[in-house]
Amino acid sequence: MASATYSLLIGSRNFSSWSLRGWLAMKLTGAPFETKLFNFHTPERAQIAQASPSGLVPALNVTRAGQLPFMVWDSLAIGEFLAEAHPNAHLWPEDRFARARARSVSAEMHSGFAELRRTCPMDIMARPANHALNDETKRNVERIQHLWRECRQVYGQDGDFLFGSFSVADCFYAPVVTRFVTYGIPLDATARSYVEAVTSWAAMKEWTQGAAHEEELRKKSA
Ligand SMILES: N[C@@H](CCC(=O)N[C@@H](CS)C(=O)NCC(=O)O)C(=O)O
Repeated sequence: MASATYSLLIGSRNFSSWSLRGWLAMKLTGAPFETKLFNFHTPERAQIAQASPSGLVPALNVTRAGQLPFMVWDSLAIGEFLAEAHPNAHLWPEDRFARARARSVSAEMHSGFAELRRTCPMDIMARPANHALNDETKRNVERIQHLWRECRQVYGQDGDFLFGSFSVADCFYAPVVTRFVTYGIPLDATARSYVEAVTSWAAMKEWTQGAAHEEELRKKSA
């Protein structure tokens, strides 16, 4: 998009799974952007209510010359907006059916897997021992592995990600990948390879380094 500057509001990198989705989508565009962090463990957290229309992160500030400032909030809306604003970055798959499937799996993540989210919150740097899963969480994990297998088998030939190359769908499942690692959840071979691919993604490494740094500071000040 011509002459837009971006500022993405995010929460603490170690914990804010929705922020990670929006931030990865922003990285996929290749466009420069500023990141405005609201630390969840300081009074900054209360400022999110003023900074973001929904009172939640992520939210994206878009500034264009001669136009009023504009905000997009909610990770899915941010992904869709960026896909339209940066068509050459191919944030969704080219093929209409692959694209519809990518939207379906992203939407399923966006509105689902509540028990996995509740019982295994994102905590990138933690490695809790013997974290038992309840039956509903196990069903969530099974469903995610099923849809990863299907995406990889049907659409994944051209790369290591759900639809071959990176897409918004990978941004949406990246926080799940961190949960599977944090809680040491046993996975099938396809899921293990996919976890490896996402973990090795340069943007994911950058976010994880940020999470490690923030956690170090948090623990020092605790
Ligand atoms: N559906 C929203 C969910 C956003 C959300 O719940 N964000 C959490 C952080 S991960 C938040 O901002 N919480 C405010 C707080 O914890 O103070 C999205 O996709 O962006």
